[in-house]
Amino acid sequence: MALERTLSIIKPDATRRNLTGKINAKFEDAGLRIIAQKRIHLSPAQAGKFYEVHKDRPFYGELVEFMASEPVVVQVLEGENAIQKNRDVMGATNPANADAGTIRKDFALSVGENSVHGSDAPETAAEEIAFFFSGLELVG
Ligand code: DAT
Ligand code: MG
Repeated sequence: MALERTLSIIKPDATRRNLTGKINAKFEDAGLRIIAQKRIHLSPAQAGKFYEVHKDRPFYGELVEFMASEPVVVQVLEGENAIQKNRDVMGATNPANADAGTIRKDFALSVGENSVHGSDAPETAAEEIAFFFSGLELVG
């Protein structure tokens, strides 16, 4: 096991419904420490750049529009095996397939409006953290 950092985003469907605290409680209960956090409103260009890896997928336009529709909370989570642990706490992409007690099972509205983003590998975590935060903002 290794101490890792991962990038998390609380998406517009969740900030709109005032779920930031309930979602953060699930992270903290799982042993993930929030070492950086800020509320921002992404422009369509910023959301498009962040999700560029999905640019050829049929849902890309809808995804970018959604992510830029209202504020999000971007955060860095730190802990043992933080990348996989966060994915476990998030649950499956489609809430219909998510396990009981996961964020997406409890809060997601649909496969698109699914409340949270989490990095999927060490390389993407490093890139995604650098997309939103400077080193000075990470207070571990
Ligand atoms: P995850 O967010 O679980 O890493 P992903 O990387 O495959 O999932 O997709 C990124 C986001 O794109 C996902 O959180 C919601 C949206 N998305 C994925 N599949 C979709 C689909 N079939 N229809 C609509 N939106 C989708
Ligand atoms: Mg993904």
